[in-house]
Amino acid sequence: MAMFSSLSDKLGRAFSKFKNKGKLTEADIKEGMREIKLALLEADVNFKVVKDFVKIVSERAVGQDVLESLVPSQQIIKIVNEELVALMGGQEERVRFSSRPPTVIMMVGLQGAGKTTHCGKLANHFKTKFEKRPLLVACDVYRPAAVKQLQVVGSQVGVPVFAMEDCKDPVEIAKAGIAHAKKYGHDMVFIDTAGRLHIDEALMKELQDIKEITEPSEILLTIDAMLGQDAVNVSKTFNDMLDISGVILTKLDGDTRGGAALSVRYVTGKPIKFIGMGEKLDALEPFHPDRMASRILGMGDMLTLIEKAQQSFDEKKAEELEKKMRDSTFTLVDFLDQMDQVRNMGSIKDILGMMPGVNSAALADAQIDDKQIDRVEAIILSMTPQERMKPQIINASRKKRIADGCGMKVEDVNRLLKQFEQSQKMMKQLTKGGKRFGFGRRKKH
Ligand SMILES: Nc1nc2c(ncn2[C@@H]2O[C@H](COP(=O)(O)OP(=O)(O)OP(=O)(O)O)[C@@H](O)[C@H]2O)c(=O)[nH]1
Ligand SMILES: [Mg+2]
Repeated sequence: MAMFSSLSDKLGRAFSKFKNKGKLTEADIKEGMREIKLALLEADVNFKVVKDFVKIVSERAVGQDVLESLVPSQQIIKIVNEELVALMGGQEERVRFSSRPPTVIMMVGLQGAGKTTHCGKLANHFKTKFEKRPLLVACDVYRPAAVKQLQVVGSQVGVPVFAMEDCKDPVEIAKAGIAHAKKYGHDMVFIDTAGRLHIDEALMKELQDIKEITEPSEILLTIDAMLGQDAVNVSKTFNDMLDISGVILTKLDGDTRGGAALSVRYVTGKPIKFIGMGEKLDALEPFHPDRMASRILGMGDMLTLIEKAQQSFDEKKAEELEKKMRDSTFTLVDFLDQMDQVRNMGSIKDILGMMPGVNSAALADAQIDDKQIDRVEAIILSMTPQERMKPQIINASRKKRIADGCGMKVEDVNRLLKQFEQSQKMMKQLTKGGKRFGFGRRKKH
């Protein structure tokens, strides 16, 4: 099941309200925004977040210059997408490394949130991708078998665990763990702390003491995404008491509604840094607000689509095209060729249909469709070879002839020429400064 599928469907339905409208009136926007608001509230997004979000999107939608290339529903999707990205912090936030190793990362959170598991996932992540030498430190002295669990996790990812089985003082263990790391050349230390069913004073005091003695570079709060509205209260309290540096949102592989992902940043001002996508120790992803937004919008992961499109481009053609671009001889004939390649990608809708969370409303709205390609093709085919090679000679009377020849309007011809000019410009930019035009040139491994 796709992540946040219920929210995606409801947003999709809200967007479809904007369809087939020439220009958006304030009343249209109000009605559509009411649906977006309900969709977010039902997904357990904090009501203050929803209120602010809807206000910003409405203001932008009303004040928006009508972009010729987008129909109203696409304009709203664009704004909602941008604001979702902003709501989740805009950019990917990475872990800070200490200038004086070891970098200490303290894991905190309620019972069962995923601290111990994510100690293992993070250690594995930094060991394999950043060539770090992590150490796990077992500071949960309360739950029976907590130390054993961390040792199992550590052995699964090949990372050593520091434990003091006879010591009942987590602060002592943390201190000794860091000394051990320094002595044995570990440049990262993950401190696994105890959880509680509810936030209580004793837990917070203990965590504050550990923080004081270890001076962590990061205090990462693990939050179970299933918590819904409660995630907001939990993260607020932990942040108030400990001044956390980031959040790991866990169990996003389950049937969660999305509220936590959209509320945490707003409520705490602290970024989500990672997401947990399963029980296995490689089920960890750095958090990308833009990718998450496109998942939430149910348009699948656009990056995947682009990648697929790139792969299906014929490599040889792309190289010829690249040469033409460099020599500035890209013509409408090449443009026509390119259209053909896009078609060769297979039915674009089939590709979209395979992607998670794509709903039929959004699909019907998809901008590239085979019919549109047919129209572009018809116009170019209605030109003389000379016109195709040198579009600048196409004057008003030629435009009329071309339009009549393919049963379309002069506006359609104009739109195509404009589109062509834009892609020419874009390609020039792509090839400028020695940068090579990259479509289809991805190396096969
Ligand atoms: N599906 C799924 N399960 C997860 C994820 N992260 C952790 N779990 C599971 O959640 C349960 C609790 O994880 P722990 O890592 O033990 O949680 P904890 O915060 O250390 O719990 P305490 O030490 O009791 O406070 C385990 O069964 C994990 O396998 C995740 O991203 N997805
Ligand atoms: Mg634990």
